[in-house]
Amino acid sequence: MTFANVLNRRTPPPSPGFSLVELMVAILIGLILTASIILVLVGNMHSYNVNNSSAKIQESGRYALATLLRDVRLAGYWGGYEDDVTNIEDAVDPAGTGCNSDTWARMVEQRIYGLNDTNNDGTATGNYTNADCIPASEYLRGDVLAVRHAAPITLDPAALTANRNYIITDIDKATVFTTNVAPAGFAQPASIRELVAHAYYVGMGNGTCSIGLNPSAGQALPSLYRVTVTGPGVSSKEEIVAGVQDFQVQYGVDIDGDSSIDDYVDADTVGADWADVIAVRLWLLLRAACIEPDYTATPTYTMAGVNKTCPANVRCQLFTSTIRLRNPRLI
Ligand SMILES: [Ca+2]
Ligand SMILES: [Ca+2]
Repeated sequence: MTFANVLNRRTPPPSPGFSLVELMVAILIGLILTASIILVLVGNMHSYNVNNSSAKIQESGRYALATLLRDVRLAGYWGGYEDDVTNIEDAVDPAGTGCNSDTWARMVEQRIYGLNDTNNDGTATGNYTNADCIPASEYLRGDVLAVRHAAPITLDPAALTANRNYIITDIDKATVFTTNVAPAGFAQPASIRELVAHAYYVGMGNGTCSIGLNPSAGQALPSLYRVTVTGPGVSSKEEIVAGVQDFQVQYGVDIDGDSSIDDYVDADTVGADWADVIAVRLWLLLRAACIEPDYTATPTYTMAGVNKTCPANVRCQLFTSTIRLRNPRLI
């Protein structure tokens, strides 16, 4: 075999290559595959956002409900004192005083109190939950719920500070005080606790939708707030949970005193005798932070017998619970 023959055998035949049509078909298939992948990715991202939004609603709803339940269950707990609540010394009869007064926290006859779809109880200056407690500019919508009780934890007398609400109890008596020196004359061991007074309401909060291109990005969300009165004329406000669209409360009243609930009513139907309340039913309507343009359902949510809706394209979920007050009425 000559050298030329070897060269000829190793040279491959010329390739015919791709025709223009084949090239275009290949590009088209590539484009279809790429578009499919993008569609799957967009779909997954949308599913992730929806799931994330629903999970956040669940988490926020459960936390808000747990916070309220813990507080309401303690309503009327006075550190072990179980005699007539009207005998607690230096407590204040419910008298329509503002929560920045020195009396609001000490109205222990009202372990539970509420206002129906208003922050105004209709009384004049210094009223119950209006101007100086939940200003009109901060109240948004829904019911107001006030809860009072002694804190679960006892305090060392040396740890007391002035201008703070406390209650000291032994088995026979109880006294509310606001100084750093506990009243004398209590059988030992007496217990000293903070006197807790809270008011819950829905106001406009600071939370926003964080997804940049969402139409609702940057818009403030309504939130569940809690005012805490810690001392005479001293109150503070905290945002419990963002994304609370509405908050409703009804009260289980025992009118005939047989410890069985006769009816569930709104706050303005309870009347003057809040001691009749032995259960509380709560509704919290939680909303997603962001608008979902393709979420077009318009469900209604029945809260305290009234149908409520959420803003267009906003996913919502209703949370509800009924709590029997653990501490007996003591009047
Ligand atoms: Ca209501
Ligand atoms: Ca009854």
